[in-house]
Order: sequence, then structure tokens, then C-alpha cells
Amino acid sequence: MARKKIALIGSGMIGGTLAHLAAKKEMGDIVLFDIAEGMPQGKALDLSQCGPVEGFDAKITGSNDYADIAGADVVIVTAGVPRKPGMSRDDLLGINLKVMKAVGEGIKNNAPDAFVICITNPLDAMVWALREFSGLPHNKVVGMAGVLDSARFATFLAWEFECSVKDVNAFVLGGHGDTMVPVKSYTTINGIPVDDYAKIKGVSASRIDEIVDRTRKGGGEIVGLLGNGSAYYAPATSAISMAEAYLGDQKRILPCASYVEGKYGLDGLYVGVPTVIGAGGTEEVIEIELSDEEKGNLKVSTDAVEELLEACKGLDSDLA
Ligand code: A3D
Repeated sequence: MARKKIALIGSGMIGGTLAHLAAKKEMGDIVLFDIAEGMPQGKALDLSQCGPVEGFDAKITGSNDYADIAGADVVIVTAGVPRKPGMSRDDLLGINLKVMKAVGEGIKNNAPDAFVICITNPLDAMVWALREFSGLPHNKVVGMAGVLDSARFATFLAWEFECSVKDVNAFVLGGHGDTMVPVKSYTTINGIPVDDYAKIKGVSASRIDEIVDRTRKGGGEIVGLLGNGSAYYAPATSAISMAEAYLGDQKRILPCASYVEGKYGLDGLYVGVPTVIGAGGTEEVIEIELSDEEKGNLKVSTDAVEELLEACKGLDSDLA
């Protein structure tokens, strides 16, 4: 059987980490694409030379030509610019929207059968725009955020309870940003609801609230510490788990920015919801019962996403 092909659009910090992980896991041959000349080729060469040491078989190439992503089974998109000091949210939206247009056309013309995972921020708006520009079916375009946000929540809970991260099943819904909704009612420590476990361990409700708040601001905390750039190890490994679910038809239930139509009272929006990922792409959005407070929080989050989509429509007439 021919090897799978994984195309990475954007070969910066996350793109390079994605390539390393995909190669180590022998998920397939890898193409690193970027508009920066030489950089993806250089990273591809460097990463290829990990092969003999780490013992993986994967052909890794760098490219500035979309023709080289032809026939990709999975495309992971990190292309774009991060927000810089003095840049407004709308400035960032405008710049990355143009990037999504170029990337969407590149995918449409060269890899229309791929499963596409978007990571570029602002995530929920960019995955929506990428889907619009690429014209791919909604089930083949998804955003990565919930796996990462849930992993952050799980990490902080495991530290607090001094338990294994393997026993924490954390659950985050909604848009990717400060309005995301860490859902305590579905978060368990090996099946024990988090609030019950907190009582057993003598951890106060206010301490759990602090952890929820830290989760919401988890990306910003890392940006502040790094001083230049944003998180890349955990975002990359999160997207790889989604790619593996697709390539292996695993039917995993992962929180992803999926297209939601009809469920959660939403009508055609990409937002973080539990999603079955298998060979059909995003095969099903799971609608769970939420408390009134959780519903209210989700509404705040989805309203913020809708506002961004309106801004996108104002910036590009093709989206209106
Ligand atoms: P960075 O290291 O700057 O890499 C981005 C790459 O995109 C650079 O190499 C650019 O040259 C390239 N690029 C710019 N324009 C284009 C274009 N038109 N076509 C192809 N390539 C282009 O950033 P990064 O890898 O650290 O982050 C990438 C994106 O992920 C950013 O938008 C981040 O905000 C976002 N991000 C999202 C999450 C989520 O959880 C959703 C987490 C962390 C980062």
C-alpha cells in the first residue's frame, strides 16, 4: 500500500513540530509548504536527518509550490501571521483572511480530497473562511482547538490533584479564546466527576474556578512567557491526534471546531463541540445536555464567533 501523504501549509514553529511528530510516527510522507523561500526546504533537510537516528522511514520535502501538495490525504494549515504589538484584532483578521484565501485555493486546486485541519488564529473564523474558500465539504474541514484546550485543563487538574494525567478526562467547548467553556459537569477523574473528586481531595470550589480561568487564558500565559511567538508543541501534538483519528478511522470523540448546523441551537457555524472523527472526516457532532449556566456561557462564546464571521464577511466580498 502506498504511503499516506501529509501536507503542512505553513512551516513555522507549529509546522516544523508537526513534521517531526508525523515523521516519528511514520504517518506518511510529508511536504512542508511555506511562502518563505528556502525555509521549508531547510527544515525538511534537517528533519530528514533525524530519520537515521530516530529510525523512521518518511520522505520529508520542502516546497514553495502548491503543486507539491497534490494528492495529500491530510492537510494541516498553520499559515499566517501572529498578532504583533500595535496590531488590532481586525488587522490580524484581515491579514490571515487573505492567507486563508490563498491556502483555500491551493487546496481546492491540488488536494481536494484531503482532510483539512486548520490551526491558524482566530481559529473559529479562519476554519470557516478556509472551508468557504476551498469549497471542500464541511465534514472534511475542521479546526484544532478543543483537544489543546482540554489538554491544558487536564494538565492543570492533574497537577492540582497530584494524579496521573492519564486519568483526567477534561472537556472544553465553544470558541477558542477567552470565552471558551471548560465544562466541569463532563470532566472526570477516571469517571469521578471533578467536583466530587475535589471534595474527596479537599480542594475548594474556588480553586477549581481558578483552574478553569487559567485554562481559558492558557495560550496567553505561554505567549507572555515566551516573549516571542506562541505555543507550538501541544498545538502540534493535538492536531496530530486528529489526523491519526482520520487516517486510522478511529472514530475518536474529540472536541474540535466542527461545522454545526441544527445542534446546540446553531445554524452554520464552526465552533468547538465533541465530534466523531473517522475515515469520513468529522462524521458526527455529539450534542450533550448542558446546565443553564453552561448554555449561557456557550452562547457568549458562539456570539463572539458570529461577530468574527460578520467581520470576515465585511472584509471579503466573496464571503458575504
Ligand atoms: P509561525 O512560526 O509564525 O509560522 C507561520 C508560518 O506561516 C510562517 O512560516 C509564515 O512564513 C507562513 N505563512 C505566512 N503566510 C503564508 C501563506 N500565505 N502561505 C503559506 N505560508 C504562509 O507561527 P506558528 O507556527 O507558531 O503558529 C501558526 C498559527 O497557529 C498562528 O496563527 C497561531 O496564532 C496559531 N495557533 C493556534 C493555536 C490554536 O490552538 C488554535 C495554538 C497556537 C497557535
